[in-house]
Amino acid sequence: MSTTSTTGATATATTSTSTTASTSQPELDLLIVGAGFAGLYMLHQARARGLNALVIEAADSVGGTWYHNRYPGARVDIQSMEYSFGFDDALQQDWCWTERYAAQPELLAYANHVADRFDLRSGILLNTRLTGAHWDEAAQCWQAGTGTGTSGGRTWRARHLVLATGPLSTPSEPDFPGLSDFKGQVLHTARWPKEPVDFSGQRVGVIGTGSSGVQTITTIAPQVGQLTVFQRTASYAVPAHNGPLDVALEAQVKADYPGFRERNRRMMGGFGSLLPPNNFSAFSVSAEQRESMFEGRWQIGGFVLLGTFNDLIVNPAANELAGEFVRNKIRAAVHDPATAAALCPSHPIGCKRLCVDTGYYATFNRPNVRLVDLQTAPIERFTATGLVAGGEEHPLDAIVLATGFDAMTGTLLRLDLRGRGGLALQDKWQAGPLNYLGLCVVGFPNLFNISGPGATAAFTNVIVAIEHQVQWIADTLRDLRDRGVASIEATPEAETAWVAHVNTVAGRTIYLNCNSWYLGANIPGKPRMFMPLFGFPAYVQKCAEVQQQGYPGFSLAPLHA
Ligand code: NA7
Repeated sequence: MSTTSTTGATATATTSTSTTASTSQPELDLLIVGAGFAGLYMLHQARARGLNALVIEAADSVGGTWYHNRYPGARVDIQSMEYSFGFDDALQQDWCWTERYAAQPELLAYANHVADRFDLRSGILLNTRLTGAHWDEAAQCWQAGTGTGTSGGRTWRARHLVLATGPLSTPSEPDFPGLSDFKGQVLHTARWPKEPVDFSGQRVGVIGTGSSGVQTITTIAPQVGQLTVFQRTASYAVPAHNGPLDVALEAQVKADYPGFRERNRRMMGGFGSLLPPNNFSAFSVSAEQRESMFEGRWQIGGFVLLGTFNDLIVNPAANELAGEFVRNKIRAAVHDPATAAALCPSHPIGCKRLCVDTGYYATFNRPNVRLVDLQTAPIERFTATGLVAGGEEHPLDAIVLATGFDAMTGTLLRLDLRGRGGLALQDKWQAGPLNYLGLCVVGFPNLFNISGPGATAAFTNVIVAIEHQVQWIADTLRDLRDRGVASIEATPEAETAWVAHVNTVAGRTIYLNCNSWYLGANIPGKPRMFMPLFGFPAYVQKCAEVQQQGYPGFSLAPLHA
């Protein structure tokens, strides 16, 4: 086999541009795609088990989400003390967050710190974009690379392929008529330039009012000349009450960080043990008590509002009470009644992920900020100097697309992934992303997906979810190696049952009652299938059982003779 040492990654990685005899041993135990938190930790855990692993990353640095999403005001919506790795006590003791909710630069610095602290850079090839991977049945390994197939490029052969490409990594750029005619600047929140963007004095339009739009709008409003917000669906935003990290809280958490992590892992979303949800119904208290309890949690800030009662996400009538509480907050915050009415969402609260904000609604009281409701004035076309919505021309110098992502499947479906018998993932997932345990796909042996469809990442503190899945994958790979198993593949029965389970769980909630990215509803033509699983602890238990019971739902095959 002809191999040459890679540049950059010095560890055990080797590359080949020639076609390799398919029966020879693969040079890698696993190839990991993506150097965000999932890829970094996967490499660390693989090494800890003596597995020969390489990470390839398309960007020129590590950090994933926090590398790309550097738009103004980008900030995490889970508290910093929780949104961090718990696998290494020295790391969590040493690292000091500066704010209750960390901003993007600090999160990116943290990812870099992790890469340095655990000597991960030696196993990462940057500026290396995977284009495809094909399962080689004879050799029971993946042939993956930057030009798999005919175009020649770098190729790796790996027993296992771990996709750590992130659920929110392919931006959605809607096909607005005439956008290419626009002569001003067009920016997407998820592909923000590294250099600061100076909007002073400019007429800026923001399209999209999800988390990225809300944070961008709030941050740039004081800097721009005129800000026009184009809103298709109004968002629920709850206050972050962000500020410098409370040193007393930090000391309290650090006095027993492992215990804190453990308590969080037992929460439905893997976070929030500092103020757990109440275990009684919104209808079990008087209207006055209800208001006061909502208010108490509103004052604390963040996602805890949805834990005021135990039926807010399972009972539409209870949910409506919480929704109306927030709408009243919007009406109180926004001076112009017509603007306030347009900002009031009508879908169930929490059905789309809540935005955690700092003064979002009050931003619309600024004289330089205007809301355009696309429900009544849809975008018709862009022009060289702005856009036309509802028959009115809006002159603009710059446009910010805060239009979200082709979530959970978009990145994988843009790759040339081919499993057993040349099965293309695009064909396999034509009607939706079938999977088992949110980790594996029938027809694609030895392929593991982190934070993908069928897993809990979208409803969980994603770092907690990543740690769990990575540890499960690493333990599984070690087990398989020790038992002489060369390939693992989900069974069709297990896959069908898992997808049904994910949808059954969602069906008990209000999550099917709006057009969210959880359903694929934000992308025209995308199959509507509820993708994430709700409930972290039950998922952890199920994955543990599968491991302990010798992998029911999977077929295992020894190395071919
Ligand atoms: P989101 O939450 O998907 O928000 C995207 C926003 O862009 C949302 O308001 C969309 O309206 C709007 N959008 C999308 N396409 C269009 C078109 N064609 N026209 C007008 N408006 C459009 O993405 P974010 O980046 O804000 O946040 C993603 C996740 O990151 C978030 O859930 C957190 O987990 C962090 P819609 O609601 O679809 O009507």
